[in-house]
Formats: sequence, C-alpha cells, structure tokens
Amino acid sequence: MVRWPYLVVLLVGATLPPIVPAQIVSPQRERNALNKGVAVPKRAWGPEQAIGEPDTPLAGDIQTAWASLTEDGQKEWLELIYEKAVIPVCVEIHETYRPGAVFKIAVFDREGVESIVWEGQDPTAAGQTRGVSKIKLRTDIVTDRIRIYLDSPKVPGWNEIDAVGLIGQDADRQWAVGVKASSTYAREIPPQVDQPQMDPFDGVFVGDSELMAKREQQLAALVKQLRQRDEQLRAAQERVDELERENETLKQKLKDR
Ligand SMILES: [Ca+2]
Ligand SMILES: [Ca+2]
Repeated sequence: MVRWPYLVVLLVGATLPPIVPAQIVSPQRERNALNKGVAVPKRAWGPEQAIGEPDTPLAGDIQTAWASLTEDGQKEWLELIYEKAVIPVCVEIHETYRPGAVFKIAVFDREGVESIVWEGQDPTAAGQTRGVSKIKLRTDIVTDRIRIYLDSPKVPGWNEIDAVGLIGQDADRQWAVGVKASSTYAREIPPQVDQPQMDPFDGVFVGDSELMAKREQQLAALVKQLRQRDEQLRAAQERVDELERENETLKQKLKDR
C-alpha cells in the first residue's frame, strides 16, 4: 500500500494558502502604477503575465505566462486591452506551453458589444512545445479589446499564453496593457506591506513588497508542484487498488480449484 505518502502530501497541501481564481488587472491600475514609478507585482501564472512583450524565452510550464486554474477543467478565455483602438488585421498569440487550444477570437467595439471575428483550428498544432499563432482577421470593427477562447479540455495540460500582439491596419504591433481571464492558477495579490512585519516563512523581518511578491511566486510554484504530485499519487494509488483487486480475484480462483 502507498497511502502514507499520499496522506503526507495532503497534509502539507492543507497547510498552504488556498488558490483562488481572482484575475482582473485593469489598465488604469497598471497606468497609475507606472505614473507613480512603481512596478506592479505580477503573480506567477497570473493573467497579468500576458501584459506587455513576450518574456518567456523557453517552452515549458513557466510562471511568466498565464495559466488557467485547472489543466483541462473547462473552456477558458483571455481578454486583453490595448492602448490604442485599431481596426485589427492580425493577432499574434505567443503560446509557450501545451499550445494548440485557441479556437475563437472576439473583438469588442466602443459600446462593449462582442463580435466573433475568427473561428477555426489553432495554427500552432497541439503536441508542439511552443509556437506563435498568427491569426489574420477580417473585420471593420474599431477595437482596443479582444478575447481569445481556448478549448482547454481538448489539449491536455495547462495551455499557457505568454503575450498577445495586436496588429492594426497601420501595421504597428501593440502589446496588451490590461488583461483578465476566465480563471487563473495565480493567487490573489497580497496586501501591500507598509510596515515591516515578521516573515512567517523564516522568521526575518521584511518590509519589501518585491520580496513578498517573490515569496508568493515561490509558494505558487510549490503548490503547483504539490498538486501535480498529488495527481501522480492518486493515479498510482488507483493502480495499486486495481492490482490488489486482481490479486484477490486470482486468490479466489486458486481456492476454487
Ligand atoms: Ca488544457
Ligand atoms: Ca509574459
């Protein structure tokens, strides 16, 4: 039996903070922060990781890209806001982990009305390690907000997006300044640390929000690893149970002879 390590993982997991699907980062917040000359802390795998230029240099499950809450639990979407409204001619989606899930793109007009402008097969095939899906659009809608839909259940694993470029008729490429998503693996941003306080992790005093953000990232990575391990252990436990059942059946057959 291998139940004990499974229980250890569950107990360790129970001591960690909960993961919640909070995901909205407004362009205004980003701009306000820029005006104040401070960096907005980005959560590991938060939708805010899709703001700005691509910054995930390798293929893989890397926290500088957005990841949904579950690997394959539901269809997902990522909505992106841009500085300048344009008539879009192309969207460039930088898919850095388990690509191939994009199946629909919508744009929002100035009144906020959503229109589907593309549906089809993701140009980056499932099974590739990463890819940039350049999807041409035919629309005359002026927009600064688009939504990308992913058929996550169809492509196993987290389908992560690093950045999304929007190209208008003027051929300029813009990167998103704001974003929200159907769900996220990231945790909520912790409250700003104004006063030094006791660090619950190693007993040192900290008053540095950047340091706290780093710890948040480390913790999110740890939680993700534990969840993956938990799934592996569940699968192993199921296999052990199956073998035990087979063993019992064989024993019974031998007795019956
Ligand atoms: Ca998936
Ligand atoms: Ca990114």
